[in-house]
Amino acid sequence: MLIMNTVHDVAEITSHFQMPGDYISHRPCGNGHINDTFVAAFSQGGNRVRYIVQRINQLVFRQPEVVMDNIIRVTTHLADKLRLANEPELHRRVLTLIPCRNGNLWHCDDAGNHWRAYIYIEGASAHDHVDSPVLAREAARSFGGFQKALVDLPGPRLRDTIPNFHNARVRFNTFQEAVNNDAAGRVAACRQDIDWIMEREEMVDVLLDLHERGDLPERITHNDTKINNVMIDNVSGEGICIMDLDTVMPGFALYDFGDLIRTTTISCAEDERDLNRVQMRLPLYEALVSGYLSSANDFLTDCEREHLGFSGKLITFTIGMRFLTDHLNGDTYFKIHRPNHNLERFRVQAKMVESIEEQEDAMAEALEQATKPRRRHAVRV
Ligand code: GN1
Ligand code: MG
Repeated sequence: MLIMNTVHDVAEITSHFQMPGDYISHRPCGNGHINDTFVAAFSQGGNRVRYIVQRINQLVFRQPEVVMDNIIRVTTHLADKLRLANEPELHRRVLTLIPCRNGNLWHCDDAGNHWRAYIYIEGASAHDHVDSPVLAREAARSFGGFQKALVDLPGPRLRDTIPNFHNARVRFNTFQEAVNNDAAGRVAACRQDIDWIMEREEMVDVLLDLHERGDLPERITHNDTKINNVMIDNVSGEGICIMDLDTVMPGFALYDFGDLIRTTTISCAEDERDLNRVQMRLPLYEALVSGYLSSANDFLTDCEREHLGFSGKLITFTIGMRFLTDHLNGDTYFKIHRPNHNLERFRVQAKMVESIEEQEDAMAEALEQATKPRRRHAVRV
């Protein structure tokens, strides 16, 4: 959807939350394609304190109370673990919801919008683009640690905030419907792009079939592991907090690793116009594998480990297909900032898939090196 700069009275919204002190200002924050995110500053006795204030996009998340329920369960569990470990900076290491003055954990405004607020994590940054393997490794270690910490989440299965979110077969069928409907009259101009997807249909069932056969377990996963969804400490370079928890729900661990490949190994922006610049960078892939295995190796199965490289191709393909679907539908889902933005995003994902296809052997070799059992040094006597 083309952003129309809907004006929200963010100052008024903050007045419903337990944010003591005097409101100073707010500004938009981050580059998400779905929700509206702001950072609001308050003066508390002369100290400047900041909060994240966020409007949940209800066209995308149709049951915001289910989203909030999942987030409350997940953040409470993570905080309990950090508390048990005597973590001194607990509120920098897990998102902390700010309750409303009436005790609720979200605020519903007169227009029916759902708002929530978090403590702002100071001294850390979200990176939209990464060149450093050290940073890539750290991001992957953080997401692996996040999955690991949720292995023992108590209670019933988390609810699906968006059903079939990464189900590539469902996404493929939805894509075909969009082609058949041609709602925005854009199909004729996208024939080559559409054919490119059709040629790769066989990819969509690979993980679903493995799951069907009982080889790929369902876990609690993040499902939106863009590199900019992990906060990196500005001083230590450590990945300290995982954000954007709206899609935390049951899924495959591989979906999370795949989106890390998509967003970290890419040599340019997700919507780069010069397709010659699009490349999957092998050293960053190696760093992701190393970081992810450092925290996730204990719980991963052989099948998951074997498909780490493939997951990047599949998720890049699936999200590319979602961008093209949205373009064909007339841009009703992802925020766009210029005409043909979703088409351009699709073409970058397609180039990334091709770059992965060209480097599949090298990726497999890197994975083998990283997963083969370490040789013990013979002890000489
Ligand atoms: C959306 O909101 P953001 O930018 O973190 C989308 C992801 C896509 C991503 C593509 C709920 O995430 O699935 O991978 O854009 N989130 C939702 O950049 O659809
Ligand atoms: Mg995000």
